[in-house]
Amino acid sequence: MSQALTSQPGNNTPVASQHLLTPQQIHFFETFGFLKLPGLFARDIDSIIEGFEELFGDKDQPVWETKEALHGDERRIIIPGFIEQSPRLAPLQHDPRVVGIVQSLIGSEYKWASSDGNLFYCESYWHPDNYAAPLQHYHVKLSFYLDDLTGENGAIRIIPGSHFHQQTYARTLRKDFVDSSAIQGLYGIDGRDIPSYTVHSSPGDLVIWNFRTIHASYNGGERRRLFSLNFGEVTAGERDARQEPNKAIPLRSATGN
Ligand SMILES: O=C(O)CCC(=O)C(=O)O
Repeated sequence: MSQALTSQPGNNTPVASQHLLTPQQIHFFETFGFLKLPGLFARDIDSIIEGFEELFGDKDQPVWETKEALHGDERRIIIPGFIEQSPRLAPLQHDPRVVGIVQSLIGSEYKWASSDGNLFYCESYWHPDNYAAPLQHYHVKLSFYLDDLTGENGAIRIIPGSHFHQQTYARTLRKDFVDSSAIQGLYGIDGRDIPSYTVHSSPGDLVIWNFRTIHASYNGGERRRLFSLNFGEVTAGERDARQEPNKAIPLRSATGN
């Protein structure tokens, strides 16, 4: 994604507890920087895919077509403000499953930071999502990949723990990945062999990640479909201020926000 984020207050009405993440899911996310919820939107996936194809199939729909170094100078098509433009997809912003996740991870006070739709005819090299928001502004992304994806055809890869953005490890990776063609010279391996976790996904799964988490995708060149919903903390830096340096992340429940 490469759009400027707009933001507006989120839905602060508490959701039913069944929609909140479990302490274990929160702990997984906060420790590793991502989480997959298999099948969370399986029952809605036909309508979700129709909504996606309606927007990308609309000849009057403005799109951005890019060929950036981050994607090997290959084609990527983006529609910013994506779900906002689709009567079929817009209700996702306030869907209790979405609100439950966001309230679990960010707390009852959060901001909607827009959405983006993407068609990838390319790979994506290693990067955090710091183009649209500075890293100290905590954001989470809820991603709907609409194809069956494995490491062989473009599933998203994550470097667990790289979301601890102020630490030496994350700083080193961000510096070393600025130019993907330097990776071989620095590590003696291709970017695709950097140690990581590949998040296999099927349509209907939800993949959630921290904007700070370093991610990439390899081997995916043919019309991979993705749209994401983005949410952030209201005041940039609040979350970092709460994190005690050199202390382990505690197991916590969603209601403890
Ligand atoms: O799936 C991909 O190739 C990359 C997606 C990505 O980098 C993003 O949406 O921030």
